[in-house]
Amino acid sequence: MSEAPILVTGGAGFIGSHLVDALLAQGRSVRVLDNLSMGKRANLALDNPSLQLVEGDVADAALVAEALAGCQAVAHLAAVASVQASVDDPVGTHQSNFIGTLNVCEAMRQQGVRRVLFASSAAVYGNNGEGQAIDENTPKAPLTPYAADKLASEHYLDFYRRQHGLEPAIFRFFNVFGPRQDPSSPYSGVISIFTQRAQQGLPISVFGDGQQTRDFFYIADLVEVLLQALLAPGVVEGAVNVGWNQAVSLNQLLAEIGNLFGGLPPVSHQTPRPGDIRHSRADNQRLQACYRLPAPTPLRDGLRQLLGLA
Ligand code: NAD
Ligand code: UD2
Repeated sequence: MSEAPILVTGGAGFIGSHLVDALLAQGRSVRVLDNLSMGKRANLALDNPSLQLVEGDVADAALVAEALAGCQAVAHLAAVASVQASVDDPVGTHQSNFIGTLNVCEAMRQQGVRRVLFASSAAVYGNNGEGQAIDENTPKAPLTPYAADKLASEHYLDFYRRQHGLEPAIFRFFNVFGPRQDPSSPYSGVISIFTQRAQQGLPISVFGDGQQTRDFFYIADLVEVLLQALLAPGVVEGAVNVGWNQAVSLNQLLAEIGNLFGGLPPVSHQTPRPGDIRHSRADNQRLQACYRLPAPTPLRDGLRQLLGLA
């Protein structure tokens, strides 16, 4: 009797498709629910009989219930990951970024599925903790509908834990990068944009002086953590930051990219993005205490993998 599948919402996307690959490599069966609004079929090994793609919207409660039927656990990654899109269309993105989570919780309650991995974001901290390592007790200050939907989702998952026995594993990702991160939007992850433009010899725009810092986390390292959270016997209560507690400035990032290409296309400095956070770095003591972490993939190695130079 084959093992019950694991449902990965958003599984055709950047992070989701790498998690799907890892689950398949472990011999697991996987069901993906994705509306392909950003995700791509090409990100999935659809010729693998252990993988099933259900194309549809997590805002559709009946479809979520159908996709969940017979599954043993859920990795809930589906969301409109663009902060700007939530500012432009708070009602539309709310359907994906909050109602989707509520539909997953409700379907799990009705079907007795307990383990759910949830992708929250450093965005829930807003500007709080700016300049120091941000820990999970840092006061929350969601500045955008994207951040508010992530924080609300966390609270609903905790309600379903207390009231209905769900086992949520909640992660606040800082800045994840790697192959398949889509650079197509001006609001895509900065590493996906900078590397694509360097590869194509196109000018690079830095919003600000380039001294702003981020805590970059390579996708392969993240997947090792997500697999533990999804499959381990116990679940860690409360949210866990995902970062290396390492601040890398955009100027340092550009220097690394320049080293790989033997130079850079023209770099211009534009006005800073409104609401941009200057320094973001994760206090990751809880992550270290609760999960077996790989040695961090150095930024240069991650860039080489991303660029197919490794
Ligand atoms: P992504 O856009 O590549 O993946 C999101 C996936 O969800 C896509 O495949 C998209 O098609 C799908 N999706 C969107 N709306 C949907 C809907 N209504 N119904 C079904 N599918 C839908 O982005 P990602 O970077 O892989 O993000 C995955 C998760 O991690 C998201 O929840 C995002 O908010 C979160 N996150 C990512 C980062 C990061 O640095 N990449 C940081 C913090 C949080
Ligand atoms: C946002 C979210 C984070 C995550 C991430 C996804 C917040 C607080 N954080 O992080 O949770 O969802 O998006 O990638 O909402 N930049 C440039 N030039 C460019 C592109 C970006 O200078 O062409 C700058 C940008 O102004 C910012 C930094 O690079 O200072 C990082 O931007 P990002 O969009 O990669 O991610 P970030 O940190 O805003």
